[in-house]
Amino acid sequence: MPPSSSVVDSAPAPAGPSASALVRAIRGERTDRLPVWFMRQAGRSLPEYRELRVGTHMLDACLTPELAAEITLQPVRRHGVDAGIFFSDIVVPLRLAGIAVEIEPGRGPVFTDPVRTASDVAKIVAVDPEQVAAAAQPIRDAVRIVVGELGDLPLIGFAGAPFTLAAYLVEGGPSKEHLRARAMMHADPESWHALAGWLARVSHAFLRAQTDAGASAVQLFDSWAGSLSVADYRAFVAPHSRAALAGIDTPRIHFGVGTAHLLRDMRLDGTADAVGVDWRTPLDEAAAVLGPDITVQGNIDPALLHAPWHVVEAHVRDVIARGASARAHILNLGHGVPPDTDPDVLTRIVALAHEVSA
Ligand code: 1CP
Repeated sequence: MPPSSSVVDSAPAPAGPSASALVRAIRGERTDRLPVWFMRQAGRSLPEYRELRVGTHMLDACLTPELAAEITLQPVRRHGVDAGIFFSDIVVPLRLAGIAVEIEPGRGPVFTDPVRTASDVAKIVAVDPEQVAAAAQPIRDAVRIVVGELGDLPLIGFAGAPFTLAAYLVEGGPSKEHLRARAMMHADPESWHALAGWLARVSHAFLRAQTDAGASAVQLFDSWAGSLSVADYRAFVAPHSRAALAGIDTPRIHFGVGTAHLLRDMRLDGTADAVGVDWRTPLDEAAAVLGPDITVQGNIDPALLHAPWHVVEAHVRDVIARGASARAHILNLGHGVPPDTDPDVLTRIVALAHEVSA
């Protein structure tokens, strides 16, 4: 042993998910491997998923630990991505809070009792968000199984942002413009803030269950935030999204669709470490707006997954080149994998990203 060389110098590089390319990139390090994963990488694009899901309702699958764990691992094995994203849904914590919700195949989350009036809001916010933590044992069990299997690869936990959850809850199901939720902000701001504050605590408890059980990073999905004006985003939404993420002690990604006008605000004053960008804004432009203190994630156009490979390849190379102007980049799609995607295209994108960055 060399006489006085420090033990730290000669110690092997730290392993485990916290030293993974994904976690380091979210924290702002440029790694020699460009990390890549796909939103909605688990699910209907995979034949092995469709086979496993036969006869099981979506939310029952989410709450059966062995099944949720296996579905989470399927795309990791198949594609060689740099992270798993926990198989669940943004409405799972609402189900855990005792709210009647189902996921209708081909449609999405549907609530038996939409939350539209001041008294509807008063009723729902009377439910203690701690109830979610108490009921989240199947989530913690599933995460533990996944983390055990992933070894050095990180698992990303996730939750829905308060606005995107409210867009479903107030409407009662999927909608295009989320008019009822946006109307509530102005018509009854007190009820809106009570509801959004409660949703923030519910999503926070869901994130906490996942990180307590070993998830190495989290992503907050505000998929429908793009429908908001900047003024409404600042006044009615950002403080609640910040509250959902505050105090989560893993690196944090914040994602929305159609949010070019909101990117700076989506940093949530430093609460987010990375911002997900959809396919409409080139990453070099996004990075210029976001500034040097944040990592960008994205932004392959999901529509191009159906194009011939040479078109996909040129697009992915362009995305990677533009991402180089940010402090760090995580390669992903600009939104989720469309259900009819040929999974082999995703596998080829992963190989290309790793080859380009090697
Ligand atoms: O039967 C089925 O297979 C149902 C389809 C499905 C799946 C596979 C739904 C219904 N949810 C999910 C899983 C899911 N949902 C994941 C899994 C992990 C992964 O990414 O691999 C995640 C992260 C979500 C999160 C989610 N659910 C979001 C945010 C992400 C996004 O795509 O913007 C949203 C908006 C939902 C609501 C939802 N759940 C399901 C559907 C079809 C929808 C969208 C409905 C709509 O268009 O409004």
